[in-house]
Amino acid sequence: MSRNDEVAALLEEFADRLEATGVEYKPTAYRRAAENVREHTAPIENLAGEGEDAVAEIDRVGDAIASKIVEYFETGSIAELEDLREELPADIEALTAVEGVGPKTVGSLYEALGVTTLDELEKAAEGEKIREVSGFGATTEQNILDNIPFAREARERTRLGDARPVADAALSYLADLDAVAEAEVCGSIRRWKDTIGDVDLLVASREREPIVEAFTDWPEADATIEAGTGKASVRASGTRVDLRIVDGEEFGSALQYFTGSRAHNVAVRNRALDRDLKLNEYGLFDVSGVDDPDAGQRVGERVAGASEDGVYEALDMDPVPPELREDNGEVAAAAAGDLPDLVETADLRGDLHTHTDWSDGSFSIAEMIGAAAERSYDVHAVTDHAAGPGIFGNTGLGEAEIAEQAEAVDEASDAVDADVEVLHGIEANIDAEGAITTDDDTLADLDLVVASPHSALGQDSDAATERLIRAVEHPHVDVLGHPTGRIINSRPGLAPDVEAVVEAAAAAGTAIEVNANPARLDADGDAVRAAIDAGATIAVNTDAHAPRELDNVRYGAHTARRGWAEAADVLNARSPDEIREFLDD
Ligand code: DGT
Ligand code: CA
Ligand code: CA
Ligand code: ZN
Repeated sequence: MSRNDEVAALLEEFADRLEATGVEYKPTAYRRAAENVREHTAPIENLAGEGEDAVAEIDRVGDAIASKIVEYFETGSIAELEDLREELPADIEALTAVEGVGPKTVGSLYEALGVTTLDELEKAAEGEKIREVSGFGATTEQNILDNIPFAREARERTRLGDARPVADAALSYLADLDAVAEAEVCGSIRRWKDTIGDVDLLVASREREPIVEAFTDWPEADATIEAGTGKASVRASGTRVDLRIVDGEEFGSALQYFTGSRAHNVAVRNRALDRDLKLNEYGLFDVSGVDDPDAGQRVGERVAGASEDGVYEALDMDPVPPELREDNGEVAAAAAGDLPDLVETADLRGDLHTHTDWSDGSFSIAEMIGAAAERSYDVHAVTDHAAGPGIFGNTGLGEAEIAEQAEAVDEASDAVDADVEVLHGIEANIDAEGAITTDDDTLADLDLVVASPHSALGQDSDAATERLIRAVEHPHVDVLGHPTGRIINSRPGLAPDVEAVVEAAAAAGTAIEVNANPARLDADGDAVRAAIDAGATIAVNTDAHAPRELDNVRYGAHTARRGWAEAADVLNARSPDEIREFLDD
């Protein structure tokens, strides 16, 4: 964790604690400051070393906050924050992770019941104590109780988008070491699961000690958890990173083993057993002539192990892409030569869901088109928020503004003068009943309509199913955006009958979005697979609010791969003409 992140987290805690004690306005100022400290490119510790004025140069950081940041670097703590912690000794970060529990709730429940931890919150809810507190009722109490398990799990698992950059950085650091022959990420990171327990890395080398030493000295590691002879673990950016070191001839079998999933490994190992072969992390061994195959790890004749593909091939299977290794039929498909030819990030020819400063984006239409051109995209859709339920204040565009924007998009598209086909669309809102809250005539004039749920995300499953079916059947809707509205580790979102929704989408010719924002990854791999099985089309979109967010596309592509998607299933892997044809139908 950079020190900017560390200070931002402190300021956010400050904001929460101020809010919990009933202070108004100030919390918002602290949160804005936190956001800007986190995004600031210069290291905060350098600015703090130069003094308050240098810190106050950061956007939205006023003198008062700047002086607290300097105090933190000079003394190791902030006196006022320490006072607040004493006044309200609750684990505010853990408690506010429960959906429906904000800082004010934490303050009230501490005052009335002395609740300071998740366990205490759960006990109070189970004991029906919360409903007795003024301002709370039985429904709120039940909601809190229902949401505690989700919050607990969220605190244990890291979002893919937070863990993957850590894994990439560790991998490139290790791969550059002289002693390292081969290096690869494994575990759930390599399978691109949407949340990660820990990061796993594998290295092939004969020299173990210098690698363990270099790994624990990795500048981005905040602490060493353990350092053994063939393995080591560190903590970086709040995530555990495990490293294992093996010999080159065992690298492939170790990679296969440590990539998992456990269920996939069991299925593959059983296939080996059927062939008188023994598979473990040390290799694939022929044990047909061996009396006791369980006598040791390396019993029998080694038939594979140096390369992972070699392990699968020796088992008469095609190599299985890591994203498919969840024991969902991939072993049988690999044995039959029936694995899908999965879509790749490089197959995607443009983004069909992006925002500009016309709604809540931070960049102009021209800047976003320029960013698409820089990526050599062939197509780019501008889809700002339409006004409607769940869209903050006047962030969203009304019908008149949408018409106005059409001209601005044309102008920007001409001005950028790049070989990008620019589509003018909108991200319309699906209300709780499934109606689209922008006029039909306006929708009809647009190249593309992405329709997304932004409100009533806690509604029951039947209502959610009906709502989304009605939306995908709307004649002007082309893409169902982030179908559940979930925010990973923060809110579960809608829980519709996925099969029913994707069948309706397939029949209506509406594409299902895989929103590539790593906080969303919505639809997820399972829903993508259901959509493809139903014959629906997928769209992999970043929902970018800034040029750099177009880079998130890889998270969407790998999520689509987890759903067994081929390029032919993906709308934006097609040419601009083919995309237009899909949109016109
Ligand atoms: P995570 O970290 O919870 O997101 O999930 P994974 O899949 O990365 O699991 P992890 O880190 O516990 O172990 C990495 C891989 O190593 C796992 O996918 C399969 C393999 N593995 C580890 N321990 C065992 C084991 O006891 N049995 C089997 N069959 N495989 C194991
Ligand atoms: Ca792991
Ligand atoms: Ca691990
Ligand atoms: Zn949206």
